[in-house]
Amino acid sequence: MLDRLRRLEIETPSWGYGNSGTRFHVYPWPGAARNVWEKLADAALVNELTGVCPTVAIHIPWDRVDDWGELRRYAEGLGIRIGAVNPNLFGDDDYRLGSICHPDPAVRGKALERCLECVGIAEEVGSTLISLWLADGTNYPGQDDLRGRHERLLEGLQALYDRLPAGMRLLVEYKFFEPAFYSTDLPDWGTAALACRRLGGQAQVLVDTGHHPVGTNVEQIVALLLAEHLLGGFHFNNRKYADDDLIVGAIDPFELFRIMREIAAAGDDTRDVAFMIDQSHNVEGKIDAMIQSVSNIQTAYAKALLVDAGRLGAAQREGDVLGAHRVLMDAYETDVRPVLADVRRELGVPEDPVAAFRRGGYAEQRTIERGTSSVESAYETA
Ligand code: RM4
Ligand code: MN
Ligand code: MN
Repeated sequence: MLDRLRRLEIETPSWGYGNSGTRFHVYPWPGAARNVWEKLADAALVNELTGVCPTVAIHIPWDRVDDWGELRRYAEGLGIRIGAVNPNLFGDDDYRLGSICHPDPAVRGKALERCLECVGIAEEVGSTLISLWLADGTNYPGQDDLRGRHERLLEGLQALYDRLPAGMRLLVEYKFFEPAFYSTDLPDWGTAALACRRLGGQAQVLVDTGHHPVGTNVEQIVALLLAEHLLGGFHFNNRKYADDDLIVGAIDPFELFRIMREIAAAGDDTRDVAFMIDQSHNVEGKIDAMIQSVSNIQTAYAKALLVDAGRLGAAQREGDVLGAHRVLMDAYETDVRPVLADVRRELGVPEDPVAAFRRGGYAEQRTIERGTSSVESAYETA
């Protein structure tokens, strides 16, 4: 069990280290990272304090630099690597009616170009993951032809897939609404899975835990995707109402446990699953929030690994409904803090990384170095 806990690596997102907010306001956080270099430095600190976050996802064009080799070397110098490359297909006036599903082939071409640029960037920085979320959809019934949009979606994804080098994977992320409010072109795991099936083995589904209607059984989606070898990765965060992007496990730690239980039960089948965080911080410190999320994922996983599979299987075979449920709850109710402290000691990191961050003067030092920059553009995250 300790070994599996040690091996769980969690990728943090560059965009989680900068200032972000809602469409109402962005409150500047003292010392928040102002560019991709500072974001990588913060991600490196999270890795130093947790020992399990060696990679950082980047978002293009938010993190675009002139020399990708230089960024790669900078990351490596900090003891981390660049992970998933996320093409941003929503931050441009041309995308009003969509990107790769847009009715105009010229806009579709531009969106594809952006994706192909990301494939090139991934090769240069040594990453094997392209992570794609589309803001495409429509706002009014009749606005566009739903089947036509689906066809354009598949065509666009195919054109991107055809250009993936060997060993690179395309992770297809779905979300049921927002920014479109009537139809979304990749609204659910089923649509994403159908698309990935058509594309082939290098395309898999990305489950963002905040992208479902309230009440959805997310762990069942995870179980089915695992069974079909279609689970490519996660964007972990927590939500109460919509795509709230709160820290992982903040609202519903039991759901997180149930999801990690499916991961624990699948064993080696999860070797290629990318465990990534996708959250945004409106009123809280960024690095602190990231460490708490990492720690909450480890807590849920540790509990999930404690489930007594033998007893559970026996209860299930006997039809002992509540007996089986109790086996699960036994694990969930176990205090795993001592186990996690052991793991961290072995990893050579502080037993309580949040406390270490808070005590360490890192936030104060960053505030002195970077100051507090107010943000003009309000809506940096979606
Ligand atoms: C979307 C989605 C994507 C993320 C953007 C910023 O809602 O979760 O994964 O990259 O937001
Ligand atoms: Mn996401
Ligand atoms: Mn989201």
